[in-house]
Amino acid sequence: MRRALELARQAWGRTHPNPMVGAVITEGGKIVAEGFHAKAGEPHAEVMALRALGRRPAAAAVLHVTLEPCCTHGRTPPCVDAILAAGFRTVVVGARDPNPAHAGHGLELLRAKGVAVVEGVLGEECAELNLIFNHWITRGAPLLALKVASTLDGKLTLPAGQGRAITGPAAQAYVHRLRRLFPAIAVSADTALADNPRLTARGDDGETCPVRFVLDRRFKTAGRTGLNLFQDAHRTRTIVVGLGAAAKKSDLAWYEAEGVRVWTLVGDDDSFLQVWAERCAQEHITGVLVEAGPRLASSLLTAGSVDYLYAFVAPRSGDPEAPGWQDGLTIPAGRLRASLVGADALYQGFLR
Ligand code: AOF
Ligand code: ZN
Repeated sequence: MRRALELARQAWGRTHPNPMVGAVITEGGKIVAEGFHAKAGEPHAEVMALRALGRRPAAAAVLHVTLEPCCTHGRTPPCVDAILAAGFRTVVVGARDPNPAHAGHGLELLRAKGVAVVEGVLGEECAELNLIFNHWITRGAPLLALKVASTLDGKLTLPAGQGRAITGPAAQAYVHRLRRLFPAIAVSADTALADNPRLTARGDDGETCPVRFVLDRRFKTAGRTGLNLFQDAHRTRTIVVGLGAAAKKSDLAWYEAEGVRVWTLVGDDDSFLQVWAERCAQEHITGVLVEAGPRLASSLLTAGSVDYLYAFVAPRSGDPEAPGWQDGLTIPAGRLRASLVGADALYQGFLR
């Protein structure tokens, strides 16, 4: 199962709206074939492993898969059928598939045919791998994750002269992994203007670009030619989100000429974030990582819109004049998990 998880992660961030899934076939305790789900519309992990095997599995072969095998026709046929046709007598499963169409039915069908099903092996890890999919498939709404890189005194900027990077290289690399995981990233217009971020995922495996939202109610970024989000090679993946009532024709024409997309929302200042999330759902964007400054973080938290929090905390103090980001933050005991990422702490988990 550990190997199957590694295989699943080879498609890190590339399977939306589907989950990442890995599968391993063993015979006599030895791995004889491997597979993973590469992309929505392509075969599932189990089918990829069977194809890699290229023959009928031995009578005592065992299939290990990180997610409950599917039992419905989606873009591809049910894996349960392929598993039964291949003659497996034992299947080891990581997590149940929360997709209401599956949710244990796949396991029941296998058991009804006399297959021994072992479930929950590395179950938590297998479930957590697909936190975006799990949320999307059960709620039909994007997982809204807030990421902050904070000082210990709750500031998102350092004192003058200390540079801009609050967290160390390991935490920064982790954020790039998150940018690769999430189908979309969001920043406020203020952050876009102040930091001129690229918001691409950069790592050893090159550069990828998620959908990049600029939350800009009144389109104050219009005409700002110097912004990376508007001029780099990925600019067609930038979406400026504002209020229809505040949209001037000349501004919309400017974005269009730059090749940048615009969403003009029907709403007001109070409903803006909610209407944006609804539009994301309509567009099948399954998760958004919000890289927030203090104001956006506080307004999302106060509105109760944050599903998941990634709070990196550096062991240093920040700009005493800077506002805090935690207004509206409510964390029941036991919700968040702490880990060390380099010299920084990471608190993460569901807020609601
Ligand atoms: C699996 N193995 O590798 C994946 C599964 O449209 P389809 O046919 O790709 O089906 C998508 C659904 O199948 C998805 O919502 C999830 O429940 C499951 N994904 N299941 O057994 C896989 N990718
Ligand atoms: Zn399947």
